[in-house]
Amino acid sequence: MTSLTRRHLLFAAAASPALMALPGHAGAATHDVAISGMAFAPATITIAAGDTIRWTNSDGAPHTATFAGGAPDTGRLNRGDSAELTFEQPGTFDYVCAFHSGMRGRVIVTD
Ligand SMILES: [Cu+2]
Repeated sequence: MTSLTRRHLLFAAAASPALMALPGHAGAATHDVAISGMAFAPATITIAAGDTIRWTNSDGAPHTATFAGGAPDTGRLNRGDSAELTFEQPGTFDYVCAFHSGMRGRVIVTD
């Protein structure tokens, strides 16, 4: 069973209005992060502002990609589930699996 949820991350609470006015650039890409063997792969991914990451869980165990600070996360991903988050703001964002705190990942968003 595959479900697809799409949520948008803004990470903009502390950003200036100028930084929030990023246009949606035509080259926005979607990058895949696999969740397999109790790990994120790649564990660190570098993307451009406006790009989307799609996490897909292939483990039997449920996982999440959960960011600090109450930012939106993927929610629970069962085997075969995917979720996408779009990153509008440059920065470095660490995340964990809410169920397995040893599973860690990092998203680096460049200008
Ligand atoms: Cu997990």
